[in-house]
Amino acid sequence: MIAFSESFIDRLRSAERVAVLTGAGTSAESGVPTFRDPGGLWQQFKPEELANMDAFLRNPTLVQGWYAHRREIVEKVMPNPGHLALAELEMWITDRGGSFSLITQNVDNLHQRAGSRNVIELHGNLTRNYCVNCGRDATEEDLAAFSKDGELRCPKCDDLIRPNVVWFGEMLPPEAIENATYASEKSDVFLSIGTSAVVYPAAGLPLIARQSGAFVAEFNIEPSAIASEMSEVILGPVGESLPQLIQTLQG
Ligand code: BV8
Repeated sequence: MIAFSESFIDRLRSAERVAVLTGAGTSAESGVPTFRDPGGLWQQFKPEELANMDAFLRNPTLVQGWYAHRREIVEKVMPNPGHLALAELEMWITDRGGSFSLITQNVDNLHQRAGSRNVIELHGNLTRNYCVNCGRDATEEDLAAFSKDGELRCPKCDDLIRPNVVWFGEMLPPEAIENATYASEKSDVFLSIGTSAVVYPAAGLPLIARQSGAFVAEFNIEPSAIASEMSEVILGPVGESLPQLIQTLQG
């Protein structure tokens, strides 16, 4: 059983506003590869080769194929106990009249499938796709028509279809980053979960919370790039540590 510090549990029990930032480590135990861990998505390809507009225009079939592969994975897997614990934590906080914001860098839709309600998608959602020219939303039929050696093109104007995710060098959705920054600034407790904290501006959010006086706890299997700034670091797989947090809270 993980021993959370008394001050953490006290702060969480008395918190009126809780914000959470999640990264790919939250979905690892569902079977969704992370980016930077051994065997992660970036091991075979470099981010600059895939997750940016230049790479997409240079080789649309490669990038569209990579996202088609990731869609197949996320459609097959289930939310894990860590996702479910975060949905429970949201209910625990809001049932007491508190506010709860789940800010995610993940694009796999698993928080929504786990029942989390107030989800702020910083980097988009790969289950949504659109035409780069006319903006038409791609349908399941359009996506199903994608063949590995062809290009996924808009049936209306024949331009390329892209995933609705934020690539490197692209601005984050203004409303999402605004809401996420506000929630971080106002939070009494901030949880940074399953993220290497190397991608900005997302990785800056736990630091904003800390500077605003929040108690910031990191949940990871190893210290992240910002671990030294945390009030508490809880090491262990989130599929175990988050359900234990709920158990301790309700204890
Ligand atoms: C932008 C696409 C501004 C979607 C991704 C300073 C300020 C602002 C920007 C920058 C800056 N410095 C550099 C930049 C540019 C860049 C950036 O941050 N680069 C980094 C690499 C240095 N940022 C940007 O380009 C952003 N845009 O700032 O625009 C702008 C634009 C134009 C003009 C002016 C200004 C856009 C960033 C979004 C990039 N898109 N992905 C997709 O295909 O998924 S990034 C990618 O990394 C994912 O989105 C992912 O969410 C994100 C972070 O990775 P993590 O989620 O943390 O995953 P990772 O694998 O790294 O780590 C997993 C962690 O889990 C590990 O710590 C591991 O230990 C842990 N773990 C594993 N298993 C478990 C576990 N923990 C617990 N339990 C387990 N079981």
